[in-house]
Amino acid sequence: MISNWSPKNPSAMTAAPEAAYRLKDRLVWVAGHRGMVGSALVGRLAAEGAEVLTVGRDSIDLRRQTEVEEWMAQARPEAVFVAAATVGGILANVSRPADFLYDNLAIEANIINSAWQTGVQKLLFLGSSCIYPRLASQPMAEDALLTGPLEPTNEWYAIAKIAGIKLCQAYRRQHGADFISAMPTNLYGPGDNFDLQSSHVVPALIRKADEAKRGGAKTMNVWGSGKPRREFLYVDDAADALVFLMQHYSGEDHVNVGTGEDVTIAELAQTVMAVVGFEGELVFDTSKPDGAPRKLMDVGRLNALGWQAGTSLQGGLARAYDWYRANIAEVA
Ligand code: GFB
Repeated sequence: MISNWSPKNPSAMTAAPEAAYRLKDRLVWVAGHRGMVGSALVGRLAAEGAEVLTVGRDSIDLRRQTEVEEWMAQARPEAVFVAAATVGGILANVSRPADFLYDNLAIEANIINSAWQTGVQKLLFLGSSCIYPRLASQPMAEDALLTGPLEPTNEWYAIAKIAGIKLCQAYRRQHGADFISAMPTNLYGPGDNFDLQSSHVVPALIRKADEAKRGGAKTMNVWGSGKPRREFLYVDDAADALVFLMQHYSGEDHVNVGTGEDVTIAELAQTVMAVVGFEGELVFDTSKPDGAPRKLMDVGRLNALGWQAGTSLQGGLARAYDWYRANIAEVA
């Protein structure tokens, strides 16, 4: 399956069939199970026959080292997905740099160290495409990491996520821990955050288009110039890829997770309008930041391992919109 793949550091990679890690009947902790990715992972792992372990915020604060250590020592998961994080869209990142840096450093450091202490067999850490330099050549391959300055709107989050990759590498080198990292592109889908101030672009546009349609508006507001390009992956596809990597990948290098295709924000807005059925005009609010000009993942490594995204943007947006309408009382 990966015979035609030639990693730059072959010793860091173990070939797929021999490395396969079975999840069936395994006790697997999804840290961050209430989040969009975490809840998709819970469903995907159940289908795999894993025994899924979760713990709520009311029981432990993942930023508190002792709480995490005590819970891990008692719960004893065999495998861990680190999907817990303080996340948000471009404005949330700009407005709350301390939360995005401190919370994420603390959460990942506590979970990764406790996983090593308690002998977790395998751990997958989730990062983000914003770890790459703002002007990285496109599409962005894994080896673009730390080759240039970061995008200022999300450097706090990016620094924390880069530290998470390095933690996994360090525990692998020093302790032989089978800890891996996956870097998903911009995700969307059921369970997303639809709050207009803190959300990412997809849920924001779904909500705005729906409210414009129902309110009989003639226009819909879009932040920035509409020119930045973004790649979007449906969350169930992301969960499927993460489970695939847990089963088939064991290596020091992080792996990009995406579709390998991107659109401009203006094109995304048009597609959302078509899905929602709103026929007005787009108005671009250039007082809001554009952020990175482009963030397209090179997904060659993941494809060569044997995984490809299956959901089209239009199809994923339709499902996300259905979920939004069904849950509007709670999320809007
Ligand atoms: O999804 P988003 O907030 O985050 O914004 P990033 C993507 C693009 O959509 C930006 C534009 O160019 C926004 O200006 N946009 C247009 C909007 N209308 C809207 C709107 O109503 N709401 C929002 N939120 N954006 C994030 C990082 O960057 O990506 C995080 O800040 C993380 O750290 C995440 O990495 C995946 O793609 O710019």
